[in-house]
Amino acid sequence: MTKKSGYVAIVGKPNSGKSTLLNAVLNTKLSIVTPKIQTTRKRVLGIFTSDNTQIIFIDTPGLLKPMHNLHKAMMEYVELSIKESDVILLIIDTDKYKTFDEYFSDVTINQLRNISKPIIVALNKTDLIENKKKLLPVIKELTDYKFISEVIPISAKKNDGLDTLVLCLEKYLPSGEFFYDAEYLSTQPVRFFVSEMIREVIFLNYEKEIPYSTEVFINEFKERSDGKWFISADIIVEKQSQKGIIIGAGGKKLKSIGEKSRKEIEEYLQKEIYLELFVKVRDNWRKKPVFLKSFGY
Ligand SMILES: Nc1nc2c(ncn2[C@@H]2O[C@H](COP(=O)(O)OP(=O)(O)OP(=O)(O)O)[C@@H](O)[C@H]2O)c(=O)[nH]1
Ligand SMILES: [Mg+2]
Repeated sequence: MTKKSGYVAIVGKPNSGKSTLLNAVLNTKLSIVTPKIQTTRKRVLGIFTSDNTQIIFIDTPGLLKPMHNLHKAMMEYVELSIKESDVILLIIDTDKYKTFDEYFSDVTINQLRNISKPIIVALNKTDLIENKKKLLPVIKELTDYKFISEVIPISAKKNDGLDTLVLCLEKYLPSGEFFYDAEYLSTQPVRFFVSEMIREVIFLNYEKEIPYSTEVFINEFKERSDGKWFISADIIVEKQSQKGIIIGAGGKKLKSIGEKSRKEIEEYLQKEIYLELFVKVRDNWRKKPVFLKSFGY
């Protein structure tokens, strides 16, 4: 049987469940997920391999109107991912959806209307819709659009409809040999996932501007003679006042962030680690290309 293989960009508005979907399809926790918008900032690659098909998913940051250079970089990742993909998987939060134009009114989506690639829409979070009949007019509206190839209701969280979705994506993939060995789940370095895990803990444990003003940078990542891994990371914030909030009274808050992160990382690496966290201020880093570049954007 001929093999199929190709790239699928997962795009959609913030919080629609893109990263949850990637993790659910791969049955692992690759991309970080939080209840807050703008969780994903960089492209996250996840490789799904079955007997005859390999799908390389690219999880992307949620679509938004850029307010500063970090946002701009995030939207460039989305554009690049769309450009490099064979199929676009557009995720919609069904619970927030009325019509296409209304749902996407606050973001730029025109590039998708004119694209020559297949666009598959996944209507996500259908577990929140009590009366499933409500989905029918939505599916009808979306399938009537010429630029949309298929519409598939799913719940990424409840693992519902994902087999159907994968089969559908397979249909649209080009024939060709696999790009990666079957055992590869991603091509991104462990360092990247470790920094993302710390960022996730910060997203889940601080409110307001803090998660958005924070970046995590891994300084050192090495095996020590006692067999433990030594990881040293900087938590970068934009203002001195934020540094105080991150650290907390008597350093308690930072300590708890360190403990939570360590547990997550140890589970992921399946080995004991020693984690060292420093908080550093880089004035308005989200607006400054030099800082953004040094953080890998
Ligand atoms: N009820 C329900 N919640 C979901 C579903 N999929 C995702 N969520 C929740 O929606 C929130 C956002 O999920 P993410 O996967 O981080 O969303 P995202 O689209 O990657 O968000 P950004 O990275 O910010 O663009 C989380 O709290 C998820 O648990 C679903 O099928 N049903
Ligand atoms: Mg995400």
